[in-house]
Amino acid sequence: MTDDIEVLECASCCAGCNPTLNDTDSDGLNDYEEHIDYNTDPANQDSDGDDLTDYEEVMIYDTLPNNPNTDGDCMDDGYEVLTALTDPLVGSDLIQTCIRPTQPKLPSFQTSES
Ligand SMILES: [Ca+2]
Ligand SMILES: [Ca+2]
Ligand SMILES: [Ca+2]
Ligand SMILES: [Ca+2]
Repeated sequence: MTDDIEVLECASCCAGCNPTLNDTDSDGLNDYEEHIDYNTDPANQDSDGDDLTDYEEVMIYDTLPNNPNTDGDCMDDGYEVLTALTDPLVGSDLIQTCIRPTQPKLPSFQTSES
């Protein structure tokens, strides 16, 4: 009932939105929720780049959709959920084995692609 109003509000406030779509990036969170409620990118399914979609983070794992490492240990949320199978909300004991200086990811770094 209020969807039309929400879409209009969002279309006027976020650059990446497609005003004809409720959910520009099709991740399951509508543009209004992403822009207003979660402060995520309505045009990017994975705003923080941790391999979990914004929807998965908000609705399934309860992690932060705009923080790639919710619990602040050494593993990104997606890595914990998909690979390490640890709790992305609880700093892992594994932090003992992977202490490393915090540094920004190299923006242009790519593993070998053929
Ligand atoms: Ca969305
Ligand atoms: Ca994410
Ligand atoms: Ca996250
Ligand atoms: Ca983590």
